[in-house]
Amino acid sequence: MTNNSNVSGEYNAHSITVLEGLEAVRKRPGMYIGSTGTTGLHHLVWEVVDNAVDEAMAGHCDHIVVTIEPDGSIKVIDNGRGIPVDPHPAFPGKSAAEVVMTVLHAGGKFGGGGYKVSGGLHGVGISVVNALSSKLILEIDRGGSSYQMEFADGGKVVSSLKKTGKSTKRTHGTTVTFWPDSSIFDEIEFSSLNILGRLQNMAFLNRSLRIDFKDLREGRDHEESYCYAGGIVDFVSHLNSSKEPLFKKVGYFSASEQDQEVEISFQWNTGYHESIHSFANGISTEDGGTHEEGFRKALTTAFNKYARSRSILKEKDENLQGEDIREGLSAIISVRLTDPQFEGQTKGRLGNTSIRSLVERASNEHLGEWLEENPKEASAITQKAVSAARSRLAAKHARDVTRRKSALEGAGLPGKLVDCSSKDAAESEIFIVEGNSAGGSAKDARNPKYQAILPIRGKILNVERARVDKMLKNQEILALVSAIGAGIADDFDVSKIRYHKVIILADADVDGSHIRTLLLTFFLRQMKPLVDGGFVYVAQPPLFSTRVGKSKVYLKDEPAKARFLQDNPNHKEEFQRLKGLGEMDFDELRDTTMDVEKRSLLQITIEQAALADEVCSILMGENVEVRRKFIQTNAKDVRFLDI
Ligand code: 0RA
Repeated sequence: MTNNSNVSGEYNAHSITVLEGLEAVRKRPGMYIGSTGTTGLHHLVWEVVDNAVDEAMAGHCDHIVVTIEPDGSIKVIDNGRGIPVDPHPAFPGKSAAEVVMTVLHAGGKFGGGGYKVSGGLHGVGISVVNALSSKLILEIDRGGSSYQMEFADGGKVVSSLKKTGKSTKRTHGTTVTFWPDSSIFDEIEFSSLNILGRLQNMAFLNRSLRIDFKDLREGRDHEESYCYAGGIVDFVSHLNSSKEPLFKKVGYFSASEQDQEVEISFQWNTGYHESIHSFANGISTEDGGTHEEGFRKALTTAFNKYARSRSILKEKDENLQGEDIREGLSAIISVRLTDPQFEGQTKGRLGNTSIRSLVERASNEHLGEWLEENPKEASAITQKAVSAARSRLAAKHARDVTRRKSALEGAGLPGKLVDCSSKDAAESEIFIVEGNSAGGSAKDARNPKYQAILPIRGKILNVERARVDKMLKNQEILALVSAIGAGIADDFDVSKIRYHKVIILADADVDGSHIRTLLLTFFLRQMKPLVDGGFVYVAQPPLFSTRVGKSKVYLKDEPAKARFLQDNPNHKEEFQRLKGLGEMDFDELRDTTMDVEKRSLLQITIEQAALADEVCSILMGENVEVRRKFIQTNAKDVRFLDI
């Protein structure tokens, strides 16, 4: 940072502060983008896209194109106003564009022409992207002319802003192309599915904004275009597209006061799962917050009032609980406010209290009206809620019985669990293995000190289509719940888990992947903290083996086989395709899949609850056609669980 070749020729106080600012970002990237893992890497994309969406929110942009270039860099094109190019009054010799790209928090906030609301959380400023890139090219069209500027090595100016000619492709707009710095990030490969999910959300939340996506990397060849004239109404239709809606029309209302506004859309489906997704200034609030609280409270009040006024609930009946009413509800809550407070460890919770009262008041009023105006729908929802209440009581009863029973049976561990001897959860692992014969090999292959085996039979119950009371009658589920030892659903207490690695071990074929999906759905729906905590893993038994001299080499999948052949062009043996786990020798299974020293596990983390939720519904839900299409289009790149 000492070697400052400022193009204006001056090594002044401003240049020093600027470089110190960007250097600080490079020293502690986590403070600005959360981490240097794949989540942090993708933050760079969100930051640039958020800036473009801010232009859209301010009414100056209706088209954004995000491209993963063949070399793995990211290009974001927008038709907003274009970053200002004139000299910046506070930074002599520098263009405003350079200031935006090199000064922390400069963003669109200077010059008084800032936005009413903007991306907030990710609004760390686009200079952070520059600071964490090995190269960045900025192209601007503004006032009839095209401009260009280039940075390298974490935001150092390579060439200052230059006019390159007349604008031809667009009258105004900004293009940012950046190459993330591989010396900062653990890996620099972008996930198209992660980016797609996010862009689609953005398009839903910004009605009629067109967002195109292209993945030009070799072998990917993926293009997508999102534009929703119905905004969050289309979002809810989309959430329910793989489900069976309880009624046709999606409900919608909006309200605003002073400097905050709320938009809500909702529709119930015949399923049992609640799917409320909330956003503040376009940013997903995964842990809810005041806006969700306001909506939930009003929803409960409005439905109980309605059910009593129609005598669906009699005087002696207890009120419906919120969860009864929300069963099968898909809803989007989108709020915009000037100074969003994101709280909690992952900043996923909105804290502003003023928005709670706006959302609650608006919801009370509009939901009441909606129920009066839509009597058929109102009655269908209320009936569903009443039956959910009944099932809730039945589930409680079933749980009590299960608890008492397990207390009677001592430790209450399932008979077919082959437990490990260690009692320290932190070092213990449980392999959930499909089939008895595979269970047998796994038992022989394990390290009995800290590896436990739970064989399960056939396909476990599809939890996407069952309520908790029914689930607790299923032997396989019961065995899973008691082996993990931390309860289920609302009773789940992650601090009680008996193993810190819960490893799904299934064949590498279609059946195996079905079982994996069923188990992941179960964990996601009924033990979400287990997934959130990073305790769920997928074992990777190899698909191929081959001989090299006297020793055997195992290869995970087709790409691994291709790489092996590339590295060993003279390899002559024809490869062996490994059959099911049950047919592997125990030592084969140990050496390839279970031995801590040799195996490779995939850790499951949920980056985007909405996306994972949707994928679960598609894979597990009622709609066969949607599922077939999804599997066909994503078979090559099923990275929805962002592993
Ligand atoms: C500063 C001020 C203005 C716009 C922007 C920055 C801006 C930044 C980015 C980043 C990507 N696309 C962008 N588009 C605009 C306000 C411009 C004005 O008042 O004319």
